[in-house]
Amino acid sequence: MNVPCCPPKLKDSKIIDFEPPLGCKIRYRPAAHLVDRDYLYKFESAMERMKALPVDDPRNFMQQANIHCAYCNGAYSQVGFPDQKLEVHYSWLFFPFHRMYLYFFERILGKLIDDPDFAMPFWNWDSPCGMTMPQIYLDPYSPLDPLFYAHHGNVDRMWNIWKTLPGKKRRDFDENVWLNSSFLFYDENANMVRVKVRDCLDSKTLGYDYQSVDIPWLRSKPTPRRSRPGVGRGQDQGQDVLARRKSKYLRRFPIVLDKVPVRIEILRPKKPINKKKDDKEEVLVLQNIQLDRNDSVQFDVSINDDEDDDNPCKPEDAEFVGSFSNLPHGDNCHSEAMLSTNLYLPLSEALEDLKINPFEDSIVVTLVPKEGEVSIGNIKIDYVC
Ligand SMILES: [Cu+2]
Repeated sequence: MNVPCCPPKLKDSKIIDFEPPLGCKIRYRPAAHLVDRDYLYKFESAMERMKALPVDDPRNFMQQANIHCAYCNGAYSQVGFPDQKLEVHYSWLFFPFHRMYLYFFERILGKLIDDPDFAMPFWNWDSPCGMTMPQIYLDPYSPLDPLFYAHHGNVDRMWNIWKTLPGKKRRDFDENVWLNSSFLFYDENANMVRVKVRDCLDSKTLGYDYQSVDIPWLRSKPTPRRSRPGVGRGQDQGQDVLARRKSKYLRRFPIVLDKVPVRIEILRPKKPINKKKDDKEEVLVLQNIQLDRNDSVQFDVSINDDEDDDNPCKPEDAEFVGSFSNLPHGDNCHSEAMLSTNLYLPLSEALEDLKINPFEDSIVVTLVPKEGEVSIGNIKIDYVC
């Protein structure tokens, strides 16, 4: 098979079905910038031991990296879809796969220092106090180069927090095809374990949670930018002005976004009827986004902004609805250079904050390039459950 890495070889053919740990106390993963010396000593010893394991031990650090690599380069095919190579990134398998990948990595570290309660640090990048590189990864003598794991710890924490946000829309998928998807990992005893997505939806069932830290962004509420006279959505702005303004923004796809902001008018489909208001989320869908996966790419998206290109919308503005970014990975994960993907951005809250009439038939979308070049195949608005 033409793949740049292989998962560790299975010593015997036995695969154990995963069982969540029973009755264990919850381990709390600490924020990396808050850990003390004792913790750091434990973490460093565990990492050193993991790296010192025999190279053919599936728990060895490099073998663990291979496990991740094998899930994004076509080493596995998908049940029922033999032609479609399995790639856990850019897909709905992203959160469950990385959760369980970290789970076993952490269990192995704990086993190596004989501490079943050991919990990995997470990089608290969503809070100002954690936004710089945590000190424990800056020590040049530290064996803790895998900031990757701390980063993914916080991504996993975001999944937990997301489910607690108000509103009914933050639910996991309930499709069986997702719930029954499974991955293979090695556990702390080097046994191969099959884990299903349905086993990992609740981190507490897996015996861990995250240290409780302040989450400033939960309290922040975006506010609409003040419209400039004559251009923005002023109170006194008539429908004629709005219509004239929008008509400037008819464009053809694909849109190539590189240096200057692009505005485009997008029609809103008729709101589905016979559904309660809260059941459907209005979503902006950017389809067939194409870029070179080895490029640094970022662009921001806002709606009905005030057309001030020298001072584009920021996340604290209600008009700002999201960002797209791609970090060049420099890994050997993918053979093809082009990445093609979609971006879904929920709009309902922004529409409400901006007091946009639910029957307004279109909105103006602004794409603000920040870095790199990207092509966008289509933009539409959808309603999703
Ligand atoms: Cu990954």
